[in-house]
Amino acid sequence: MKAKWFILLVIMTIVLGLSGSLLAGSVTTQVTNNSYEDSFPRIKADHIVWQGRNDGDWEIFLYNIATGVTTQITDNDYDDLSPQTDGSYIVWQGFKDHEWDIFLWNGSEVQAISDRSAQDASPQIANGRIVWTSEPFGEEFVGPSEVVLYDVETQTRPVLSADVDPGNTLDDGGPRINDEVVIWIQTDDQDNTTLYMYDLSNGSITESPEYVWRDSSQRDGIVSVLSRHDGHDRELFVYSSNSRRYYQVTNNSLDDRYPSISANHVAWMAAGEIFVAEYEYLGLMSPMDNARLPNGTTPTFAWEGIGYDGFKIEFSGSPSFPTLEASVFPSGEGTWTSQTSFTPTEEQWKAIREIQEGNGTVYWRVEAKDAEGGVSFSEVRNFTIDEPGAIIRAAVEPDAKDTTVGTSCFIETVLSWN
Ligand SMILES: [Ca+2]
Ligand SMILES: [Ca+2]
Ligand SMILES: [Ca+2]
Ligand SMILES: [Ca+2]
Repeated sequence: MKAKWFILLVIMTIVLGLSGSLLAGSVTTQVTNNSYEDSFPRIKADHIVWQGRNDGDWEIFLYNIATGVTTQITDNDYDDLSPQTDGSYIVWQGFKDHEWDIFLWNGSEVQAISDRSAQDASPQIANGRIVWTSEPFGEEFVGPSEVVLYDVETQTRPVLSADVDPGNTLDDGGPRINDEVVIWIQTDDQDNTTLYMYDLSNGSITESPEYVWRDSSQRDGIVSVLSRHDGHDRELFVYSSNSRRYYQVTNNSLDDRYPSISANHVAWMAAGEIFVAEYEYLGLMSPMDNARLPNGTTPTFAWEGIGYDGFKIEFSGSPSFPTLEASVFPSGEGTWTSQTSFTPTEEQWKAIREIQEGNGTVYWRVEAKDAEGGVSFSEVRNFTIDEPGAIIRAAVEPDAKDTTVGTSCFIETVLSWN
């Protein structure tokens, strides 16, 4: 079976104008400040890695966000390029002895992890496992290329593509890895391509008709980071795929490029230096603003918060949330939940309905607390609860004895069939 396959990288196509609001809680740190070029940062957890052209050739650097310490990982006279990190290890390609090899920094020392007569390049790492493209050469041949996997823990180094190309007559390359799989592309001499997927849990290889690769250094879970021209220079935006909102991270006269994101940190390059911003993000998910909620079922309120460790949800009859009139869950000063959703109990939902009965509309927002104790509020949304009792009142005249018409007790009884 020969067919053209494409790896579908998830690329954000910006059709909208980028009118994201500036992130209120964003703090930027300049990581480097020197006379040479620093570029292509990658960030994962507390590690930012990049390449800097110090003393005439490229070297690998590490900045630890937690400690604020910068470490020069390599110091030699050949090029070290394309560093990647999984938050624990660093891998890159180095042109040692005029041959590209893959190098690993294991937290204390550097070691070469490719050992063949081959050009080894373009390493990718996830969770202590590294893949790269290896192009074997001898006195009379070069290539075709193969895909190699290295496991830091077991120190094994299988050639993954050997199973589907035992004589190595086809080009296998462009591997990517996440916690579950490795994928790569095999190309024959007619330029037909096949996409292979290696399952890291059981070692099986399957030909994959299509695979949407969502992992990239510009994306972490629901958030991704983009560099876009604002008419003067490039600025960075964080996009939430949940709320479909853009938040602007930079607003300066520098060309901000090559961003990478991990949790609530964005690292990037501008003017030959490396920067990192810590940002906070708080957005409401559901229900939508102006929602009409059915009375008979309790809804779930959901939000997203990055850079926060505690939340409260607040309901009020007024968008200004006067303290005495607001219902707050969890209640009690200093009580927060780490959950990012809230489904009221029957009793709590009754209290929220009573807000509507007094005001016609219920406003809600989320209060969030970060690790330093700083507090932020989300936008305010509102909803109304459908009151079938009103319809029933119109259709059925209550008899004179039933003076509880219109109370929540009556409505619940009527709605038991709903
Ligand atoms: Ca520099
Ligand atoms: Ca070097
Ligand atoms: Ca091959
Ligand atoms: Ca800029």
